[in-house]
Amino acid sequence: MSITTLGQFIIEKQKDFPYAKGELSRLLRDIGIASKIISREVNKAGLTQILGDHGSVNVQGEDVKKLDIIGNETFIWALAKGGEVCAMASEENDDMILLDGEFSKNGKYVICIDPLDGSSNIDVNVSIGTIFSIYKRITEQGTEATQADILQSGNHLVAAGYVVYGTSTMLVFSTGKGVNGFTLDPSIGEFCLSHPDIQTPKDGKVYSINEGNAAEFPQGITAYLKWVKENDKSTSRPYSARYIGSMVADFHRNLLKGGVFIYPPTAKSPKGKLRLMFECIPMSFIAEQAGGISTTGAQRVLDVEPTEIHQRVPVIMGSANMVNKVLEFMKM
Ligand code: P6P
Repeated sequence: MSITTLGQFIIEKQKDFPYAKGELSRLLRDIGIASKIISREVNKAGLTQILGDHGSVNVQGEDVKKLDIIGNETFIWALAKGGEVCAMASEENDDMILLDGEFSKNGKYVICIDPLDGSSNIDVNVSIGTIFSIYKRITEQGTEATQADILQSGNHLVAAGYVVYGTSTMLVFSTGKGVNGFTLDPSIGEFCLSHPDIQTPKDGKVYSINEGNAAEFPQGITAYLKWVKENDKSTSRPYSARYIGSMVADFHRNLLKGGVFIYPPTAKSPKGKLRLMFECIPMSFIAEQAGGISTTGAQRVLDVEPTEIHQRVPVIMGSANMVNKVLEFMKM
């Protein structure tokens, strides 16, 4: 049998975590379980009338889709039941969530999660995703977790990753020793290793940015976009604009094929639109672990010291040579 399931992979890699006595393995298992449930719900979304607005609005001021609610509740259930996490922060909740059950209050880890990112694409059948970050708690085990446990920079990550619910459902994560991708085989209900040791190309021909905001871009971004369009004539294959409006989908394509993803400051979002804790830190960790670069334009994303749970930052991430080219224009 040539397949390696997520569970088998985690056990094989157990030796990489001398301090963990299986807790991290069980936590990654819990994330896998929640992702399989969400994958099932996403894949039948059009059939069970869970499409359409839930009617509520989340802390980001965005209409909350019913699948958002299902995604959020599924992860809270799976993590609380798994007992490895003492607290979590969700992109869907204003404040952190204490998991103070019998086992959870002794949990060694905290997790930041965007349960269903890109959910405005649900109704039009475009890929969406889950994004997660795992930290060791700072406060003493058994005590009540605090914001300090959540507001940790990306340099303190234990693990991070995402699930993309697309033509297939894939879990991509890193524990700091490279990036591995697992594709869900619905016939056996297992995530199977399909993309071992992902290395993102140093260069690429895809740039991902919402040019609807072009009038508000910083001068350096405008100059880069002018160059990348004029540069068509001097290269064998021109650059292509690819932007889905679902970060996980845009990021995953660029991770595998090469490319740069940019969400700069705009008038509407002067600090950038994407959330530091729920989108930028975990995806930057994956980008760097795969050999890419991720910056706010001013500093490495993983060096940003968080000050609030729903903080936003600009981001330029992906293939190293492409990110460096954007930075060249921003320094001019
Ligand atoms: P815009 C989805 O709402 C999201 O948070 C990311 O998944 C996506 O990359 C971005 O916002 C899209 O934002 O302003 O281009 O629609």
